[in-house]
Amino acid sequence: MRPTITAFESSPDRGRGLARDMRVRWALEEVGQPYDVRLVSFKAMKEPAHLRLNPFGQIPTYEEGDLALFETGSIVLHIAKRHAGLLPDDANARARAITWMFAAVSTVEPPIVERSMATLVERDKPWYAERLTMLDDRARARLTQLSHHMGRADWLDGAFSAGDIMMVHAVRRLEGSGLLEEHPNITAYLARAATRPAYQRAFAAQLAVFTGKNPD
Ligand code: GTB
Repeated sequence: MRPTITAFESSPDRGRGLARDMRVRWALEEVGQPYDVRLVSFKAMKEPAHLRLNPFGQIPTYEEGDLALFETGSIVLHIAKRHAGLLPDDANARARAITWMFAAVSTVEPPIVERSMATLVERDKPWYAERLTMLDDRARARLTQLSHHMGRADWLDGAFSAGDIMMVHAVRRLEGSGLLEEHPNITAYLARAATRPAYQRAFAAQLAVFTGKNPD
């Protein structure tokens, strides 16, 4: 069955692939599953129809028949379990790939989001410079650990997996911060992910929402 996801009608990033529907689009593109997108306004996200899909009033959501999901980790895992290509067949490797999905959203992403939010809403506060230094250090610590783990590897654990989708997208939010450039293997990791045709189709589709131009 063809799923429907929700995405920003008007994304603050102007379609640069930073909003979280990018992860879901990317996963769907990787497995070759066509999908529909329902664009929602910030107002509509807080109204009952959307709150029935996501009680926290956020995008993306995922609807497939009578199944409705929210949380990108859960949605991407659902896609990865139902289609070949995003999780290894070997049970232990599969468990490790899922571990990386959790690591992305619960260990690496939080300091990145906190830093990103501070740059948006605290920029004019007297404490901003001092706080940014602290937030940079927290994000830098995770990047350094991730960089040590990756070494010269192409992907987090053997073959490309759903863990890489979650990690790449979380880390990309630091683009423009200057922090990524401290770790050439991380910038190479992001660049490698961006060459994947599925990534490019997902990115183009998100950008097309902003430009109004069909990516085809
Ligand atoms: N944990 C949830 C998940 O992974 O699904 C988080 C979902 C989430 O944060 N959704 C955001 C949202 O709906 C959009 S992606 N926000 C509206 C609200 O909470 O009212 C976060 C996001 C938004 C914009 C940019 N950007 O412009 O760069 C980047 C990321």
